Amino acid sequence: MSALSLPSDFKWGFATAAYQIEGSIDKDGRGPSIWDTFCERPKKIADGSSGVTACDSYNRTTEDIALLKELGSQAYRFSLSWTRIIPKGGRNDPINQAGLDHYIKFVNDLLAAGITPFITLLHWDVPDELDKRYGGLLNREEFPLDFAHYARVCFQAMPQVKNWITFNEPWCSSILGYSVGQFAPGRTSNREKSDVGDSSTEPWIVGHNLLVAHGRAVKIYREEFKPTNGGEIAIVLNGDATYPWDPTDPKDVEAANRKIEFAISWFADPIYLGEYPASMRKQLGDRLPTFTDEERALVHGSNDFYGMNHYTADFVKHKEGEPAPEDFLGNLETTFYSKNGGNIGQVTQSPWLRPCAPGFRDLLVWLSKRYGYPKIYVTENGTSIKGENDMPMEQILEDDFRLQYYDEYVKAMATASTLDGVNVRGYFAWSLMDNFEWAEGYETRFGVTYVDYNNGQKRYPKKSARHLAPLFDSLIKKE
Ligand code: GBH
Repeated sequence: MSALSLPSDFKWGFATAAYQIEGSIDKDGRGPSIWDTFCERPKKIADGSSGVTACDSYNRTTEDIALLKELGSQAYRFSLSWTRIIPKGGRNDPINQAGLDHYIKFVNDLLAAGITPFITLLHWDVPDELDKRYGGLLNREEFPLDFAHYARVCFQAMPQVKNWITFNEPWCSSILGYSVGQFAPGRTSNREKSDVGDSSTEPWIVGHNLLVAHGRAVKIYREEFKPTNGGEIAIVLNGDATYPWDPTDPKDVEAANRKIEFAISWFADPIYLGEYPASMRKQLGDRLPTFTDEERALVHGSNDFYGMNHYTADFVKHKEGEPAPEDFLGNLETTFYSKNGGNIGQVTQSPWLRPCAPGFRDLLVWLSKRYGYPKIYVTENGTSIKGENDMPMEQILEDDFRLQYYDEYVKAMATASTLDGVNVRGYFAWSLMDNFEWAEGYETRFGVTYVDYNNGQKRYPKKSARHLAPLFDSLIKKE
């Protein structure tokens, strides 16, 4: 095997998100987000928990930075809580200087520790007031303008930050928030889960509005800040690798491709190619909004890099007949086993996640070919472990399963870089520490660091935490 390597300027680190780690939901004037209110609703979160305390990271920035340093993290991807900065969220609402100052100090402390900040502006915690005021993400005019204003406030306050991400995983905000109803604000056609929502139309509207809002923020950054600050901005997209259930059936081959189009190209095609994928238009008709000329101009060409969140792979089997109105996968089903008895990977604590490192390489190649070999930052990658939460702490700290996951995935990425011409330049492991895993609550752990929620959120690095620094050191080319 030829020697694997990563480019000499490659940066790696860990990732988190505000609502999952910060806690202190009322401190220093923070306003509520849709996740605060969603968690208060009965039966929405598996263990009935919320982000009220989480990892207490709002009060432990010094400790978290020390942890990052100890683990060798060169960069740190985290998100801002919009409602700490603008508690009501809107462009005519007051700015909360205390919230802004918290993040300015955090960024300066990171830089002083030699850690490059990568800031996500919105990782799902939309201001609750905007949801109530005009329907939040459903509003095609107001939401993009309010988001753009919030983005400008952040760009202005933190010119020392050179790496910006508009949205984390718009697929999740749209599909899980407005079709399945599993995430805030929990809208769906399923009346057992929600009194309101229309799964056949709302997710496609929300996805469109997120693209336009992203485009507006990017335009502001490029026109008002980039010329003086330098820096880059992009959106982060999630998506699994796919393999046909029956590789000899052209319909399964096509469906495997279509699954990626419905997950990733939904957003990446408008950004890189200027239009939604034909497969989506064909299935959704005018339920998928049409770009106005102004919107298209905002969205097309709006990524300075490709932000890639990636965890797993699926086998894909095509479906016959007309898709249901609430279908969001592309008229197909996903399976863990193939027709020939292939198994995608071992079980984890997350029903959707089975490790399959070769899929990482394959998806990196797929994306690179379709979008012209863009610069890629892997903004999330990681795994849970079956039963981890029920293990004694000594066993949790020996997380060989996670260590092996990272080892295989990072090497698959290095293979794509070395052999396939993929332009990958950064990597973030999800996550720096165990945290609030959304609808799964605290029962599912994704951290390389154990957080003891029963004893003052004390942090204990697991074995996997210490694997990444030497691994990357062996792969990144020396100048
Ligand atoms: C990331 O999303 C999130 O960005 C991060 O906040 C989170 O903690 C991390 O994953 C771990 O979950 O329920 O079958 O419909 C990962 C991508 C895409 C994974 C949607 C879960 C739901 C599949 N996510 N998927 S299903």
